[in-house]
Amino acid sequence: MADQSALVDEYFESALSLVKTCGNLIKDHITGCKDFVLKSCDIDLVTEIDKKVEETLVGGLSKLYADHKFIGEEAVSDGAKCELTDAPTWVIDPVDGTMNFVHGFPHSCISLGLLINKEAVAGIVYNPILEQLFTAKKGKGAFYNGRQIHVSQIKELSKALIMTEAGTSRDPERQKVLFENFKMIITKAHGIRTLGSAALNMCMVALGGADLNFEFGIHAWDIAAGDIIVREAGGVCIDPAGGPFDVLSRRVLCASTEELAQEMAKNLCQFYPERD
Ligand code: LIP
Repeated sequence: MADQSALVDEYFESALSLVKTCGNLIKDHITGCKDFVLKSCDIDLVTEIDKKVEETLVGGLSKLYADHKFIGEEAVSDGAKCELTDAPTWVIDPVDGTMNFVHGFPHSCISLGLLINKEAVAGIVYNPILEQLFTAKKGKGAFYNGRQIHVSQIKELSKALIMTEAGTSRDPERQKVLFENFKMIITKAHGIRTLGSAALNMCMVALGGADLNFEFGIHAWDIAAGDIIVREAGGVCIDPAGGPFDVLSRRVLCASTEELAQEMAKNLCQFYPERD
């Protein structure tokens, strides 16, 4: 275990340096009009910056660690397989919150999770526009700009601030579930917040600023880093129906406490997207 911890420290530092470099790319292009291409529908966008950031991260890490594997949003979008093995695997969203980036709404981030033997061992979520850096390593706590952070102690839905997203899908079935859940939250919880980035939503839970985040339809690259950051901040990450979290299921629920997570799971109208 000590060997793995030292290795993870090295991998983390290499990744953090590359993330900071790529952060400048996002920061330098946040204002002004941006060209984009449509992916799965008219609200699922990708820009040249998304691609450039992913190429830089994958190129830099594979040069350092030839045996490491990658699951990158844009590579998968271009046809690469989304395959998680026991090898050290970097799960990358180069610009999480691409719609925000296109509009110049300053809540976009680079999300980078590292899994070894299919277990998250490190996570980095970096919003370079607002200089927000969330990090975690297995067993070593979660940090916001170098300060250790902890989830809230909220155990009841009636006292919780809930984060979720409308998502980038026009699927009528999924929208029906969305409206049902919005209605339930507005009726039962303290309030609802949406930042436009799953990774940043999860980090708000880790920070203790929100108490729960859930979403259906996201992908592994949106949530791999947020999962370990929330858990290292003392929170929980489960399947939205109450079972164990599965990074490839395209479903996530993270919360400050198990009690709140399970109460929400009982109240949610469920949606089951096709897996990654
Ligand atoms: C986004 C997620 C967000 C989700 C959007 C989109 P992207 O990631 O962070 O939570 O609601 O549909 O998937 O596409 O900006 O990397």
